Formats: sequence, C-alpha cells, structure tokens
Amino acid sequence: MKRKVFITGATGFVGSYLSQELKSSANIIYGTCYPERPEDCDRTVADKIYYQDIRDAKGMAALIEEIRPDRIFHLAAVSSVKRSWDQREETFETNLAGTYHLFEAIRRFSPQARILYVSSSDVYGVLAPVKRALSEDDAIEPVNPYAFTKISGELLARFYSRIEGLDIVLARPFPHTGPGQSADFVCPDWALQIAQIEKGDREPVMRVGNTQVQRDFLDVRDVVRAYDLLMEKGQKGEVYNICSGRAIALKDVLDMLLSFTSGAIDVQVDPHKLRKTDIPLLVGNNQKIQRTTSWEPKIPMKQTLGDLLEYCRSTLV
Ligand code: A2R
Repeated sequence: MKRKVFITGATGFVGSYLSQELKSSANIIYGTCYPERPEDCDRTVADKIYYQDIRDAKGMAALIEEIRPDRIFHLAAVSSVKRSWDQREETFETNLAGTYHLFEAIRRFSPQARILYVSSSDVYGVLAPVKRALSEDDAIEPVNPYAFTKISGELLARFYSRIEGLDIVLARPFPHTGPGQSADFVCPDWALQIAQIEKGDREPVMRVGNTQVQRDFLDVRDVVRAYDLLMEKGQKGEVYNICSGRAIALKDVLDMLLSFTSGAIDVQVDPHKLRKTDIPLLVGNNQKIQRTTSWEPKIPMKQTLGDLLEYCRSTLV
C-alpha cells in the first residue's frame, strides 16, 4: 500500500523541492497551492494538487477527511519578514490560524498521521549580539510579526503533540536559498539584479540593505533532505535546528555573487532595504539533528549562489 504524503504549500519555493525529494514509487504526494488565481496553480509538482486556502477551516477539514494522509509537511505560510510587516493580519491568519485549522483537521480525521511543522530560526530573534551558535533550548524572542506567528505555531504544535496526542516534529530551519526563491529574499534579489545588469536591463548599480549582518545559510536542497530525515527519525514533540553551524556575512555573499560576473558593478545602500529590526548574527548549533538523523549540509554556498545566478539569468532570456 502506498504512503499518502500531504504537503501544504507544495507549490512554494521549498515545497516544490520537497515534493521532488519525496517522489518515489512508495509515496503518493498530495499538496496545496493558493496563488491569487486558481489557474496559476502549478499542478505538476505533486500527484494531486488542491487549490486551498489554509485560513478556511471547513475546507481544510474536508481536505484532510478526503485524503487521510499518513505524513504531513506543513510549509504553507506567509514566509517573508518584509511581507509580515506590511500584511500583519494576513500573516497572523495564515501562519497561526491556518496552522490551527490544519492541526484540528488532523485531530478529527487523521490523528495517526506524522506531521512536520516548519518553524524558523527567526524565533531566536536576539537583538543583542550573541557570539555563539544558538541551540534549541536558547531563549526565543519575536522581533517581527513573522517570528511571532512561527513561535505561536510552535506552541500550538507542542499543545497538539503533548495534550492532544498528535505525532508532531518541529523544525527550525535557518535561512535557505537556491534557484527559484522569490526576489523578496536577499540572495535572489541580488542575483536577479546582477542578471538584469548583465543583460543591460538596469544600470550597473546594485542596491543592497545591511550587508554587515551574518547568517547561517543553507541550500534549499539540503533543507528538504533534513525535512525528510526528521519525518523519518525525529522525536515526537521535539524541535530541531536545521543549520550549518557557520555564519557568513552578507557582504561575503555579495562578493561571491559578484565574482561570477565580469563587468564593473557599483554597490549602493538603499535605505528602503534596511529592516526595522535586524538580527546582527544568527548562527545555529546543529548537534541535535546530527545526533538524531546524521544529517549534515553538503552543498557549499558558492555552488548555491552560482546555481541561483544561473537560474536568474535563465528567467530573463
Ligand atoms: O501562493 P502560493 O500558491 O505560492 O502558496 C503559498 C502558500 N500559502 C498559502 N497556502 C494556503 N493558504 C494560504 N493562505 C497561503 N498563503 C501562502 O505557502 C506557497 O505555496 C507557500 C509558501 O511558499 P514560499 O512563500 O515560497 O515560502 P518557502 O520559502 O517555500 O517557505 C516554506 C516554509 C514556510 O513555512 C516558511 O515560513 C518556512 O518554510 O521557512
């Protein structure tokens, strides 16, 4: 009997890589999408894609009742910090109420399912510099609406796991990127600007935000491998960092991207790209996931950025 795998946000950046990773003769992959127009739904990423708003409690319940999945990866969310400031109510309703509707539907119709709840390293939100890698038991502090909803979602996941008995594992991925990510995020924003400059579509000036901050970056392909392993081996109710353990300054990311292009490019700070609250250093400790699953990241940042730039070039032809 095939295993029924359900991915919320299956057509998003990470969802489409995850769906690819899980494709096998042993799995039937179901997923949701929710673009503005139903006809824009990419139905090729999974065996069956449903157009479904996770804010719709009745619709979510009917969907879980119909599919009765064995495994659920909960990815659907407002995923950008910037958008979470601009659209606070939508962020709250999608990330928190939507997660509640999903867990409730699972409690009623598929309580034996194994679930991976995808949170974010943004929950650590430390404003004062902490010069060490953060572990799962470090303090959490929401410094933007996105982080607030992800922490609240973790609390919901703990409640449904410990009190309602659902089998939920929690993941805290650190920033990840790769081909296909939206230009709302820093690496694709810069890669796209370079590709546009190369093509002559914009003047040779890159507009950047704060390049001093340091981040623990991963390739999306390593992240979906971690999700798969956590689904296999993660412990119910436990939270796992997904990170490399090494920080890279955004200015080094910028230099790496610029090293792939030959023309002279001027770099200017654009005040619109500066964030209201910026975490100076965000690096994670990955011992827990390594102990539990033996996962470690394999793709070096240089390859990730090279692939990303190639992808951006290909979208402009
Ligand atoms: O608009 P679509 O079709 O791209 O759907 C997005 C979906 N989504 C929703 N689905 C159902 N009901 C909603 N109200 C709703 N709002 C958004 O979530 C998309 O398929 C997915 C998010 O994909 P991306 O924005 O590309 O994010 P990414 O990087 O794939 O992040 C996946 C997860 C999120 O939970 C992040 O917070 C975490 O990883 O880092």
